[in-house]
Amino acid sequence: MTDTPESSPAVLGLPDPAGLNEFEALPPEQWAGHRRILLELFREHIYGQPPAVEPTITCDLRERVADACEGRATRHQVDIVLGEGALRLGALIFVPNDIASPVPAFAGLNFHGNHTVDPDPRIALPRAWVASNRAETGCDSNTASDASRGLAAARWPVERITGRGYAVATLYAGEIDPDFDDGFANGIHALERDPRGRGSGGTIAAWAWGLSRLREAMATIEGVDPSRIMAIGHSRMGKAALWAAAEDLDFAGAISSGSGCLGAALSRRCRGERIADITTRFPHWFCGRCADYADREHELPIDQHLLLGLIAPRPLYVASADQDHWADPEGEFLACVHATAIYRKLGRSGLGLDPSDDAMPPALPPLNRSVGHDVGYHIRPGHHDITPLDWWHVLNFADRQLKRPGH
Ligand code: GTR
Repeated sequence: MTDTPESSPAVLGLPDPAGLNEFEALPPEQWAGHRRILLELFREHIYGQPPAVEPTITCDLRERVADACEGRATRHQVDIVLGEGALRLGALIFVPNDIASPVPAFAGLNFHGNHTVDPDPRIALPRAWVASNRAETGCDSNTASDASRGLAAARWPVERITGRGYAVATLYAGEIDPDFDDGFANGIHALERDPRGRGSGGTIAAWAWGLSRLREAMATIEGVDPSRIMAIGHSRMGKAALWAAAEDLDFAGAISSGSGCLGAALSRRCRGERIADITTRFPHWFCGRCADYADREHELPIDQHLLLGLIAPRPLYVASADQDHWADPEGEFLACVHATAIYRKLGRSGLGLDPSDDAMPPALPPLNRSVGHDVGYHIRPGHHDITPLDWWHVLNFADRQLKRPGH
């Protein structure tokens, strides 16, 4: 894609609603104002407002065993309790044993239940609705069962992650908000104070909100460094991870895999999944106004490189797969390229590539080669998934960005 005209910012007409192009460098106090403008635009046009609920949580430790990962990690099962117990979110948290000081960590949502992440029968089954898909969830009754224990273990290489000196935590997204169009009657939406309007947040905003609660729960666990928790997610959970880190500055950064449309991919390229597709199939994911941009991507006042820019100057990693055309891997890469302009204004290097540096826009890196600095990117061969190879690149990136001497 070395010279596709679509990739140039001029042809894409990428918007600059916060007037960032006027600045060579942005002092941190000025960036805060620009950042607020951008965040509000994303709330107003795409994700909606965060759930209008009392944010206070309490943590109820249900299990703590030191024999996870053949004795090399401690597993915690914690119920995150909202209000008087109107909603309980079950968090599954692994922390390496034998650590000298608190470690950095990853927080991510899973698709079908914590029990799918690790086959250990002591891991609680989710109480919430799960999709009826026998291959992935082992059930056809919207109720989780033992049949799906460990089915998503390849996406969560817990031994490898903890073995590299990181804690990792997950939560079943459906406990925050079940993933179907139910008129926002259940999950966290059932607890919302205000009547809902076109600007109210959808399921992605709810999941992002839940990721912040998972971050808070992790911060109560011995051995986790609360200042070094990164949001991570694949696909729809990647969209949620990016939005969570945009909304919540206490995340140390974000990692997305195959997050695609209204995740890391530029909308104006109109490649792969488009806004018309996503708002038709998943009308509950975004705010009411988002569907107005179906087939009108060029009218959006923002584009997804600015979502990535909302994570600046914190570390950001984007992973793509070359067969994942629906997620538009090139669009994900180019969003990183254009987000780099913001990282640079904040004195960081970003991806280290800037489209304005060269006559030609930067080309996708070779397969399996991780590129970048505080913005990292790789594209691997294969399909829409997060694999141990993706995690290997992510862990190497985290080593460079989050590790300190000793940990
Ligand atoms: C697809 C959707 C994508 C992505 C994916 C997933 O059906 O079109 O935007 O979120 O689901 O989550 O696996």
